[in-house]
Amino acid sequence: MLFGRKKRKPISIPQKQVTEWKYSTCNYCSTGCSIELGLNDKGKVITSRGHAGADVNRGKLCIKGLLEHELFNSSGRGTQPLMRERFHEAFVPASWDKALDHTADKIKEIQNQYGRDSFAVVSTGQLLTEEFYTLGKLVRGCIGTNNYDGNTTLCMASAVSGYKRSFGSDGPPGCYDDFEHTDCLMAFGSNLPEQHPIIYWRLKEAREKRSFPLIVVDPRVTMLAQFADIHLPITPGTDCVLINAMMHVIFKEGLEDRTYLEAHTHGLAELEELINDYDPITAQHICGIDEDTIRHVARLYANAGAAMSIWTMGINQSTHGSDGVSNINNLNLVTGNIGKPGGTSLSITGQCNAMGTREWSSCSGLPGYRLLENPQHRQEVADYWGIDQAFFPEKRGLAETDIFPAIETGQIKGLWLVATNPMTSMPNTSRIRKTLEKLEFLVVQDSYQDVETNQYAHVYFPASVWAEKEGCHTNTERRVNLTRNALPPYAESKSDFWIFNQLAKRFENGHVISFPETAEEAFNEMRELSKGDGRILDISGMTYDKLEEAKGIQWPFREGQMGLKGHSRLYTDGQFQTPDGKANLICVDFVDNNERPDEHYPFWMNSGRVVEHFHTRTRTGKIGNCNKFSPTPYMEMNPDAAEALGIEHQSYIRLASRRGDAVVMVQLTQRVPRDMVFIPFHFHDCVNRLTLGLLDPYSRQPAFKQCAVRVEPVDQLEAARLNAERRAF
Ligand SMILES: Nc1nc2c(c(=O)[nH]1)N[C@H]1C(S)=C(S)[C@@H](COP(=O)(O)OP(=O)(O)OC[C@H]3O[C@@H](n4cnc5c(=O)[nH]c(N)nc54)[C@H](O)[C@@H]3O)O[C@H]1N2
Ligand SMILES: Nc1nc2c(c(=O)[nH]1)N[C@H]1C(S)=C(S)[C@@H](COP(=O)(O)OP(=O)(O)OC[C@H]3O[C@@H](n4cnc5c(=O)[nH]c(N)nc54)[C@H](O)[C@@H]3O)O[C@H]1N2
Ligand code: SF4
Ligand SMILES: [Mo]
Repeated sequence: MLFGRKKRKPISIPQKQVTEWKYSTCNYCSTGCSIELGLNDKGKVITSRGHAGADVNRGKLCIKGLLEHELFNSSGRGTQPLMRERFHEAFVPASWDKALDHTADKIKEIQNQYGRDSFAVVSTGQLLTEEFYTLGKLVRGCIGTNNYDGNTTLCMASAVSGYKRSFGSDGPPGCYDDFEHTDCLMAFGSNLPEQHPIIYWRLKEAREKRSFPLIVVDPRVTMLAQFADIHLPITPGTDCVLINAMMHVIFKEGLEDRTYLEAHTHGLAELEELINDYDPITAQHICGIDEDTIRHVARLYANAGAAMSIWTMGINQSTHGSDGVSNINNLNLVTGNIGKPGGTSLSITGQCNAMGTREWSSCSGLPGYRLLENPQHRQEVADYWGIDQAFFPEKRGLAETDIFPAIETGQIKGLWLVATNPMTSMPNTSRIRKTLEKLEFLVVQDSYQDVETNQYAHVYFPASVWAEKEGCHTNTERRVNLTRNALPPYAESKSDFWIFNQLAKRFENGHVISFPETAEEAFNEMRELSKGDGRILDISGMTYDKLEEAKGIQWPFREGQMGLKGHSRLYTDGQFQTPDGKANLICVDFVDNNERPDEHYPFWMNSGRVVEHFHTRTRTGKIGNCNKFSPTPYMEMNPDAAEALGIEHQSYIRLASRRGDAVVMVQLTQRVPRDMVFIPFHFHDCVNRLTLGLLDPYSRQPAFKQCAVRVEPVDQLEAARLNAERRAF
């Protein structure tokens, strides 16, 4: 007899009345899962499912992807353009024509008065690639400001910079299939099960078929660390020292791949000399990993038939971000692990289309990985767009993290924010608030009207979300995948593509450069621009239909190439994108420049993410089943540290840094060491009130994960009230 269920009816899930499935790619993380959106007979999207035939996710989706269709009608969506003279006045609804005319006029007025670069544009990694390409045309070709960047400076800039320094070009050389071939995997500052659940699933599948060591380098015992064979709880910001010490052991014991190094790299003698100083005995006192473990891991990595490294924000978001990436590349060059199955240096990308913006948005250069600094590249693009090449600057302008200080000093007077929310995502948000208040003109283009940054805007453009539009994403493994337009824009919102096109018409060059009417035509322009001898970023063989049929194709995929499979790996022939084809070994010396805990601020403050939320919660904060599991700003704290301070589990505390303070709930856990607290960064007026965000000298990326804080008591009732207000978001 079934206990307690005698009279119950069996559970049945009602069949959803889907009449059509539309093909799409997930618009949250960079894994690049293929999603099918189910529409009913009224054209309403009522469900989503993973596409079983897609190589990336093979039918699987994580919680965010499964609920992504709920976005279309979620609260807070922007319904119509809004305008006002001053930011503390009430917004007034406006027609699209009026809002666009006014914006174009203000941009021109500011540029005429203060110079072309006094108007800045900051975009994102979350638009479709055709939109990025069009925005690049508009900003580089029509508006003509050089202070144009994206939130990728908070995210992938160090990976880009590190790849360029090592290999002469951006572009992750590996793929998910490498998990199937590797004999040793080292993960630096990357928590796959929460942040890239489906990449993690691919890794887990591979390890279930064939055992190989997984080494996780992270100061926290993350979910990935819990599944690791070896966890290295590194002292924050010191990964470079660990890698140097590993290379020290490798060279001392003759485990390096000298044949590969001599044939394919520059700078071997200099590197050997530098790492001579990084013996594990000295290194252990800096990086916190004991000398025997360093030796053990170095031997394991170098002796593996094929070894690979992956990393994410634990490396990129550091004052040594670019160096950290180059040093991981060094380790893989030294052991001959680039471009071979299971042997690679694979940066795990963040946002769904952070790759697309790197490739095509012209933020830090020109389309197709072209450089502003290269006269031939400027000429090629100017010719293709039909403008004078003198219109382009000869080197890139300010990065996002330098744009805000330039507003502070009055160098920049106007700003256009496209799909990014710096009031919550930038370090030291009190400073950001003051800079936004100082602007003569701020335009916010976002799908959500209640995005915090909009409090300071003069014009608000309501944008459509993801499958209300059509176009491509590129994922972590260079796979270009398609989103079909599943439904019309919400209310009077418009696609970012349409908004860019309309604004272009209001600038002189907008009548010279052609701006295609459809995303597919823009894609065809990108294909043309990607053709060329030796260009690795070649998508000329792709079409929308082929992308849908293949469920995504990896670049390079050249015109005339047969079949539907692109290239899984780059640099398989040991030829890099440098003038003589050799990779650069980069000498990385450790500089101890972080704000460290001291007697006044005794804890490291680390920050990151949880699985249910995406970034500043403008989207997942509105989705019941995402928000429900993680509704409260909380802080992981070690129970021993809490006991010493008399702090209880689930009580509220006030955290203070030299920049500001924040109230959070305490979650006691051994995940963090005694001298560290960890806070998910998703909540407004929370972790980024405290962060310092020292910048990496090459990538200008902030060290979000390293600063010092102290813990103070707070009135519990007052804190609970504050929390309840936040939850009502
Ligand atoms: N659910 C969810 N998934 C996401 C996102 C999201 O918001 N929510 N965002 C996407 C984006 S844009 C990004 S960039 C990725 C980020 O993906 P991840 O980088 O995997 O996520 P984080 O939690 O930011 O940071 C990862 C780890 O870095 C560790 N870390 C801190 N300091 C150091 C250090 O000095 N050295 C090392 N080795 N590790 C350190 C932290 O303890 C943390 O566990 O996630 C993507 N996926
Ligand atoms: N302390 C701390 N801070 C961090 C990090 C950390 O680890 N710790 N991580 C950093 C990283 S890696 C990142 S990537 C950044 C992310 O920081 P942000 O980019 O500022 O955060 P998002 O919430 O993703 O902002 C994207 C905005 O785009 C809007 N949007 C979504 N789709 C569309 C669309 O199709 N069109 C338009 N126009 N708008 C759209 C969303 O509503 C949202 O407001 O945060 C950074 N900040
Ligand atoms: S793993 Fe990333 S791409 Fe896949 S469903 Fe989840 S959020 Fe979307
Ligand atoms: Mo990111």
